[in-house]
Amino acid sequence: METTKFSIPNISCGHCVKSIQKELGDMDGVIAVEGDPGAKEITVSWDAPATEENIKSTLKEINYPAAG
Ligand SMILES: [Cu+2]
Repeated sequence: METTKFSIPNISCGHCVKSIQKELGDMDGVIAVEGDPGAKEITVSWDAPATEENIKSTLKEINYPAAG
């Protein structure tokens, strides 16, 4: 299992974190999504078939693109 932290500038409140948790949670291979609205960060635990790239593209699609 991999754990990756993403910085998401568009996070403004706990609702944003909840939306991200719901959308990423629907992806095959995503195990857990923790979010910190104050730090504007999410931490994703994932395994194949998820990849860091497809997590990033989902974040972009739902308008919470990862920084960097
Ligand atoms: Cu919000």
